[in-house]
Parts: sequence; C-alpha cells; structure tokens
Amino acid sequence: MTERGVNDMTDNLTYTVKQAKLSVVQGDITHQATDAIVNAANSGLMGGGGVDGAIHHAGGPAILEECKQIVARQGRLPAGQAVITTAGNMKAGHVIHTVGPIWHGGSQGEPELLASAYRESLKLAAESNLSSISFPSISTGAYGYPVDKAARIALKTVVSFLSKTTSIKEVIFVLFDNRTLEAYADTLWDIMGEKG
Ligand code: AR6
Repeated sequence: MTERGVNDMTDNLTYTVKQAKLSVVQGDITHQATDAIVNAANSGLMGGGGVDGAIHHAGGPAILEECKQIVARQGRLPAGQAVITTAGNMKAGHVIHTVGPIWHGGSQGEPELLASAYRESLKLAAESNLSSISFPSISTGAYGYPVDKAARIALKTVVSFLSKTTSIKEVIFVLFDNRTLEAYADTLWDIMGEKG
C-alpha cells in the first residue's frame, strides 16, 4: 500500500483518470507550458491582483486587448462562465479566463458556480481541441472560498469531466502556497485513493 504524509509535499501527486493524467503540483502557473492555463479573473476581465495580475503581467498587453474585445462584444463575464484568449508572451498556448464565485457563506449558489467555472473551462478547452490545461485554485484567494471545500469541488468536477470521452489528456493543478497544495493533495488522495 502506498502512503502519503505531510513530508511528501515536495513530491508531485499524479493519477490517471481514464486516458488522462491529473496532477497536483506547487508552482507559478505563468510558467506552465500546457495548451491552456486558466485565469481566476473577475467579471470585468480587465485584470486584477492575485493570479489574474500575475498572468496579465507575464503575458503582456495582448491578453488585455483580447479581453477588451470580448467584453465589448458580449458584456461582462458572469461567474461560472469562461472565455479564451492568447497567452501572449507566456509558454502556454492560451489563457482561459473564468470567474469563480465570491464566498458569501456557501448558501448562495457558490458550490454550483465554482463547479461551473471548472466545467466551462474544460469544455472550452475541449471545444478548442486542446489536450493539456493547468488550473489555479479558483476563488480561494481574494474571493474567500474555504480551500478545503473548494479543493473537493475542483477535483471532483475535473475527475467527472475526464471520465467522459474528451480531447483533454492532461490536467495540472498549479498551486502557489503550501497550505493550498496540501489541501488539494489530501483531497485528491481522498477521492482517488489507490485507484491511481
Ligand atoms: N500561480 C498560481 N497560483 C497563484 C498565482 C500564480 N502565479 N498567484 C496567486 N495564486 P486569487 P480568486 C493563487 O485571489 O480568489 C483577482 O484580483 C493564490 O495564492 O488570485 O478567484 C481577480 O481579478 C490563490 O490560492 O483569485 C479577481 O478580482 C489562488 O491563486 C479576484 O482576485 C486564487 O487567488 C479573484 O479571486
């Protein structure tokens, strides 16, 4: 039997779901070379702090330019929806911008909106024929979603998506800080157990 403990935190955790690889790693998502990286944006799509600020900074002005065109065309992006742009100067092929819910205690549709943010991002990646995608921990920074609850929704939504037939062959959760990494690693272990 395989065992994990708090000391394995420098190790990456990888499982196979159907024909896809699902991993949890620590790092900066702006360095990922996957076909898409996901941005935890806000409805205005004009940039912000956290991972949104880091992505616009690393990718350069081409991203904001496309975001402006999208907002001019379709208006603000509601929570739970996703759109795709260039990744500008980053190694990734595209940025998928999604908006997670702001945490208001959990009874205002937050779990459904968070699941939708992951699902719509995956759907958009598949529709764009992409095969690899990296996610940050959506909503658990400025938006205040409790990380343990968010990790369960994030991972369950991705596992369920990968269980169907899809072009997506690799999903990586790129987590910035130790506490978030630990929450996702423990939850993934809990969900997948020894199935991996
Ligand atoms: N790579 C990976 N994860 C990161 C990075 C990075 N470079 N930088 C931060 N994180 P947040 P939210 C982690 O606040 O809660 C913005 O201002 C961070 O440690 O970025 O969805 C937007 O414009 C945390 O674990 O996103 C919105 O207004 C996670 O990313 C609002 O914040 C999410 O934290 C969205 O809030």
